[in-house]
Amino acid sequence: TKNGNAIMEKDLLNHDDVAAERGMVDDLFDETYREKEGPKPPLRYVWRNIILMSLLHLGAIIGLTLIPSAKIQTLAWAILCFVLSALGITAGSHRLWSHRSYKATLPLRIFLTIANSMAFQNDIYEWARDHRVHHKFSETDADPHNAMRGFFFSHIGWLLVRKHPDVIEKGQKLDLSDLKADKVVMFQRRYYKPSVVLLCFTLPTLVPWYFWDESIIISFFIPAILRYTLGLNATWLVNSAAHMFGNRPYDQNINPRENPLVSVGALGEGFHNYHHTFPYDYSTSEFGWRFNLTTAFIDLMCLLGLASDRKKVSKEVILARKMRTGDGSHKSG
Ligand code: ST9
Ligand code: ZN
Ligand code: ZN
Repeated sequence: TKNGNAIMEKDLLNHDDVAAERGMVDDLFDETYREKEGPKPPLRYVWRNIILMSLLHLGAIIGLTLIPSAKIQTLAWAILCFVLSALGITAGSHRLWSHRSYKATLPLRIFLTIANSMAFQNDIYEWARDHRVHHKFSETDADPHNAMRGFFFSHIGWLLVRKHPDVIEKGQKLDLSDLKADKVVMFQRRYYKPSVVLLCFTLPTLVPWYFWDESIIISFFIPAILRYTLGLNATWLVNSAAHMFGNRPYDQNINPRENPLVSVGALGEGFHNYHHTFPYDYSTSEFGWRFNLTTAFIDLMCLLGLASDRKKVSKEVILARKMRTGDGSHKSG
């Protein structure tokens, strides 16, 4: 219909405006891309990662069994480390650096980079590069954690094998000039290993041991190992569960889903049907602070003058999109 076209145009216009404002478009889905035909290359296992990830998860189980013997301050510290490191991913490498959905001042970027090293999920540059190909070539061989390859692959398996060549081929064509121009991002990349040793493992261990005489074993296995492992799995659930389980009120033609449970663990990152439909929205959801600590954090930073230029999709564009491509589930929710 004529009306339908007008709404669609507005929708597209919004995409272009926001893209121009952010200075990048390489996180938008490429409708024209077609996966290569023919046999898939064989899996090449990376045994070092398989062994280290197994040991890490064994360590996390040890951490779990130690919880009853831990001091209450140690548990509170572990939760604080979880939230801080999670914000380094959600507000940092995800919403700021991968999607440019808001602007951050130098002090905030330094804070987010410290929090990001504490989360140890690859440096910001690599994380954002992989994440932009994930959006642009979503659920094809060029998507690093292609959910078409199943729950295990999209959750952790993709970190245990060599990348599909299409990921690297397509990734090399991305515009990453904004990341290269950010001195904080490049500084973290240069000193990534020592920053992780210090911030992900050493600092979380030493604080309880030094300040309230916690045993060094408990200090290591709960705030460092268990907290790190839970942060990884909360993040990975966005790639696995939130690409498989939940409604699709914004676009039923894509696999990413609205998964409130994942949002709780991932500080607001489980509204994944919305996020893949409108990747430049700083809130990654239509509903503000609901299950979304990250949005509350970014809003607070704006209030303090440390952040600005939050990109938000208007209610009418969202509604038009729901009517045009949604699964209708928003009416019952
Ligand atoms: C981790 C990351 O866990 C988790 C990310 C999750 C993303 C989630 C997204 C969901 C939305 C947001 C939700 C947030 C929720 C947060 C909640 C928090 C509670 N483009 O990689 P290499 C090139 S990390 C262009 O070695 P291999 C490039 O030249 C966990 N080029 O490939 C590169 O060299 P360099 C800890 C690319 O050999 C070269 O290829 N970390 C691209 O196939 C070699 O790259 C680990 O466990 C690209 N996309 O190895 C480490 N990619 O980098 C795991 C590569 O120098 N990683 N190139 O430029 C590895 O060991 C390896 O990457 C590998 C693949 C074995 C997996
Ligand atoms: Zn996704
Ligand atoms: Zn994203």
